[in-house]
Amino acid sequence: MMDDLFVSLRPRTVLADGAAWLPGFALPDAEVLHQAIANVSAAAPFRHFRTRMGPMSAAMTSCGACGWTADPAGYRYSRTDPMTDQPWPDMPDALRHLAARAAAEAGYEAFDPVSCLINRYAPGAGMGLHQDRDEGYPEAPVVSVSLGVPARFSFGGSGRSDPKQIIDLLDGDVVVWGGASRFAWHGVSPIRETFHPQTGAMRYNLTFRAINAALFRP
Ligand code: MD3
Ligand code: FE
Repeated sequence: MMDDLFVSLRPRTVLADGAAWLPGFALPDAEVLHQAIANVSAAAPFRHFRTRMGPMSAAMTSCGACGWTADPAGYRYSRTDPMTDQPWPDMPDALRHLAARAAAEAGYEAFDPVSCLINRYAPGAGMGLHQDRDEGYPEAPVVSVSLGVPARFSFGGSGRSDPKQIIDLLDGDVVVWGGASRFAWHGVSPIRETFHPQTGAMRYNLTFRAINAALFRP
């Protein structure tokens, strides 16, 4: 009831050309999402990838036909989890459908994600300004689902120093990033220490992606 009230106070917004913010869109699926995160991370544990910049403060795992990995040599999508050498856990159908429904609401029909990257942020964790351009599928959007404690999110344009908008992503918020916004620079400020009944102090973000199969490597 309270959730419905707040959702109605945060209307759907076109943030930029191709980018749609759907506040609370994932709330009806929250239980399914939390169960999926528990199941995926039991098989493919959250880990902090080490990049040239040092260890990432967000812990990550993936599900689907490929998952995102990073090491000091660079970033890529792999068919297997380098931690276990096993294929990534399957993407649950309920999550695939949630992402496709959100994409359709934003005008992207027939979105068929092959990978879901799951980020977990503890208090103080964040993500520096970056672009997502390892997918080789520029015509497909990225669908982002936020769960748990809020995050202050900044995004700009396709140039690193383009002016930024700042929005607070709350539990259940979905953002669809496609078209002219697909290569927007974006980042997450360090998470404040607050509490959410389902996640404690944590924030989770799931990003659903279509990826060119020619780019995944074993
Ligand atoms: C804009 N995740 O995993 S979601 C990421 O909150 C990532 O964990 C953030 O950036 C997070 O790469 C932000 C919002 C998001 C995701 C992908 C995008 C915004 C995007 C791709 C293109 C443009
Ligand atoms: Fe990103």
